[in-house]
Amino acid sequence: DIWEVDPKGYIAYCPCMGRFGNQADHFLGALSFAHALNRTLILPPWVEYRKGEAKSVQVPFKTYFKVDALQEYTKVIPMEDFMAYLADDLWSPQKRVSFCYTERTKLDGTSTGSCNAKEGNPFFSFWDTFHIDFIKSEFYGPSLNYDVIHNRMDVLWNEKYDPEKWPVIAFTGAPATFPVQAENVHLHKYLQWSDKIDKKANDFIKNSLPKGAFIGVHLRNGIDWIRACEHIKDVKQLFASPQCLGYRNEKGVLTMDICLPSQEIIVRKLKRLIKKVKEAHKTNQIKSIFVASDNNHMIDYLNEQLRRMKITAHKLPENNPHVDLAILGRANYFVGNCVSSFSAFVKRERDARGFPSEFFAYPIE
Ligand code: GFB
Repeated sequence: DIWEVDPKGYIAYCPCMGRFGNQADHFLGALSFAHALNRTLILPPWVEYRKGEAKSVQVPFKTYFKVDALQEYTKVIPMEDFMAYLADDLWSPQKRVSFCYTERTKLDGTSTGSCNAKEGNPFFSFWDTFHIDFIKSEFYGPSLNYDVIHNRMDVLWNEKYDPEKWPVIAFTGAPATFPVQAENVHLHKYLQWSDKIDKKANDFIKNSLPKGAFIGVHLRNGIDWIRACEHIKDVKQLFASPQCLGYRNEKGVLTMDICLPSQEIIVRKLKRLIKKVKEAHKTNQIKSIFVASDNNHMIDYLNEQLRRMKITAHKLPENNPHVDLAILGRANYFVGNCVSSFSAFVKRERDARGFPSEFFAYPIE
């Protein structure tokens, strides 16, 4: 690829918080931020955590998503390309400054008046993937923040950091909120699966599911999730819950059933949906359920419960979160977990395509 230099400058950041769903929420905010400042967004690799490994693994952005589709919205460049073709001239090692709102202490609590951008995992492994070290830190708070939607911060950023003097603004974390701001949800339409993920999802639907309509289901039920759901007694919202409850709880209150639905709630929801579709459509009846899960897919239980309706439950033979997501995005119907940002990814993709989505235990029945 041949990349021209953007005279308006670049934004880089480490997707250093959470796993895929969290990083995707942050990505949409970062995309909107770069767009508002009229800088090119350097597409960071996705940060992944492998069992038993002390350091994160960085997966190039385009392994999962098409870069061209993002260019329709705003200027972007994969981080691998930026570092290979542009960084030597534009962002030489003596120019590498890390940006953070305020000082970050070291892991042991010592204050060094720095962003400590490479302190801890995945901070160190992320920047080290590209052999990036920072010579100093720049604190942008409290006069600046990244809310370009409510505060017209873009104007202030461009006044303070002239792209000629500051060609790259490299953030210690994402210049974005979690969960994604309501105004940025629609940007999901520019996130399009790579051909490789597309093909895997389509092949599975064609070769491994019975012919006919299917419901995609996301069951978030691993031990980390069970622990996280304990917090609902102290908070009004958790993780992605604004996607069903509304950002100001205008559409409901958080319950344990929404966070961690029981087997009974799950089956009841699915049976109701199957019946609803049966009454509404004489053709294209639901023939199967596709289950994605981080832990327990409940395949045997679902098969037993749905046998009389002649509906079977299926899952991928291997653990592949991105193919799970792509299949859920294409299902005829979807039932997800309102609190999970993994489900939120699916909901946004389906909204962009005009496909319906529902959540377990919401609204309360
Ligand atoms: O995506 P994520 O941020 O969503 O993190 P939540 C959950 C991770 O668990 C995913 C795996 O990135 C996957 O690696 N996972 C979850 C799944 N559901 C599935 C699935 O259906 N199929 C497969 N193959 N993998 C939050 C975290 O998770 O959980 C928070 O992001 C926090 O930071 C909290 O740790 C407890 O929003 O569901």
